[in-house]
Amino acid sequence: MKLGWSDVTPESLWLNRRSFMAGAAALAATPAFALSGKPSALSTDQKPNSFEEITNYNNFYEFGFGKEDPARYAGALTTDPWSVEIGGLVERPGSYGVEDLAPESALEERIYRLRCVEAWSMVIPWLGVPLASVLNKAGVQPGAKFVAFETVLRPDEMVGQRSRGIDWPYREGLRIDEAMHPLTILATGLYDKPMPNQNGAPIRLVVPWKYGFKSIKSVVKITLTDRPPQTSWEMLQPNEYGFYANVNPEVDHPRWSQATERRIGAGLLAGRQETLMFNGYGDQVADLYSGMDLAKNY
Ligand SMILES: Nc1nc2c(c(=O)[nH]1)N[C@H]1C(S)=C(S)[C@@H](COP(=O)(O)O)O[C@H]1N2
Ligand SMILES: [Mo]
Repeated sequence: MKLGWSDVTPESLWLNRRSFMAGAAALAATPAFALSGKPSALSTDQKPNSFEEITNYNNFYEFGFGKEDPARYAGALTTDPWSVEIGGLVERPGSYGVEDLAPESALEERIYRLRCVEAWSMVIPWLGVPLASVLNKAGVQPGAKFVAFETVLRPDEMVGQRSRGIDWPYREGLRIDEAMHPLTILATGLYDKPMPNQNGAPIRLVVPWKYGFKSIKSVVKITLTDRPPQTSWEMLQPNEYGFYANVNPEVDHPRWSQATERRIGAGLLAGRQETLMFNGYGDQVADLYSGMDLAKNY
């Protein structure tokens, strides 16, 4: 089927998306309708990376290990309809639609630094809602101490899930106070567009003071628990990737330094920049870890 631009109105996109799947890769790369988010005092005033950089240099191992694999293959993921199963220690367990969890009218713009554990970084203008608002919809029971997240398991659409290495689905977790922190969001878009597939459509976690791997993409399951959940990278390499994974220039990865980082798009002459404790969000989050040995709890 061939599409003209006039076919790609918001309504026709919405109504016919299922029948457009052949063209899904193209649509995912250039979402056709604009969203807007309320500006937030929690945004950085640093210059965001370009849409091209943000959508062509990704980690999303469900689509391969190369940085360009997600841009190439993530168009195959069907993201509509989509629902998120919220369960465990909540008052109202059940299946929630993305539109219920992150209604367009509630979207905020959050321009955050993203620091990958591999020592590169970007600045990304997300659109999303506080995770706390989502958890409050489900009603957090007093016994809940942790939140576990799972990415969709769909090997027919996610080429990387057909190979071993990671015990799919990708899993992540937060302590409840980290999950309820105002900086922690579930994002459904970036640059005023619906979330591109390669960035974790239709809904992904963003925790800006932690290494990027905590910010799990394409979430289908959120479970409140009373014990620490298993997380994919800890399961894989517990001596290299811990549960907390707070950005920390003083605690090196066993195989490289975490003291500096390379800002994507800065150019070869720009040089590396210093990595900041908690990725520069220490004023807001350091209290969460007072009294903890962050070299032990990495
Ligand atoms: N499901 C899933 N989520 C994931 C990953 C992944 O491989 N699978 N990679 C993580 C890593 S290592 C990083 S750095 C960020 C990258 O997010 P971005 O591609 O939107 O910049 O996503 C994180 N979330
Ligand atoms: Mo990462």
